[in-house]
Amino acid sequence: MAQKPLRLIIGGKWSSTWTMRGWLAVMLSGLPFEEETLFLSRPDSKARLAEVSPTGRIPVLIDGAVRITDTLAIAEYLWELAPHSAIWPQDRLARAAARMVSAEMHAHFNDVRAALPMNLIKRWPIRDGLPSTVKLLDRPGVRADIARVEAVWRETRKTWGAGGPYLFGAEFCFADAMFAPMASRFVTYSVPMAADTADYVEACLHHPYVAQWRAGAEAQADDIGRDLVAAFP
Ligand SMILES: N[C@@H](CCC(=O)N[C@@H](CS)C(=O)NCC(=O)O)C(=O)O
Repeated sequence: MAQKPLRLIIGGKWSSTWTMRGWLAVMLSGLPFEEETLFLSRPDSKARLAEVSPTGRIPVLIDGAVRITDTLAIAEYLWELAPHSAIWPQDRLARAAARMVSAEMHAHFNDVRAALPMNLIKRWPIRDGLPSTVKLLDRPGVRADIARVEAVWRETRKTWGAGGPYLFGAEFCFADAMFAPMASRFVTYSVPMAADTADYVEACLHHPYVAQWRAGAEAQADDIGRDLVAAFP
């Protein structure tokens, strides 16, 4: 009997950072899957979440009777199913470094997350310094988080990135997926960037899988209404 394909529960593509990472993990695994959208701001969202997710959070990966929550756990589960996929680098030390920066992204950077929520549809353009994002960037901890993100990208690319535009070189891996929502914030909020940061942000956001997710966000915005989607979170 044919095995059922994996199912991934995701949120709204314009704003759901964790489900974007989970979706990128499944794409990187190369395994067939079906995606199912659960918008988080509808009257029945909490009830639907409780039905599908033991933690009340998404993404959730469903593999038959198995339910995996948490993006890092999902990436590791998929890696065990598809150990030769692009989820992690094949080199052991590179893989350790990729896991390390992914875990840092997973656990840290709360100030920048709170001040600059991801919204793939919204643009905060700056011309001649106006309008200003200074009030957002000057919130406690935000500039320090941004500096640390830039340092992680720079150091990782210096050590592992020769031969391609991504953190670990020519192949986009789950570490890049973990940072893709952060890269999008840098664009949305016109964060001032060094040239090497801007190059990485450009490469990350134009990777075909990231571009595909962003196209999905654009399509949802057209469906739901661009003004509505740009207004939140
Ligand atoms: N640590 C979790 C975080 C998951 C998470 O916070 N997901 C958000 C959506 S991006 C969520 O489900 N929020 C529930 C809600 O807003 O009600 C992971 O890595 O997957």
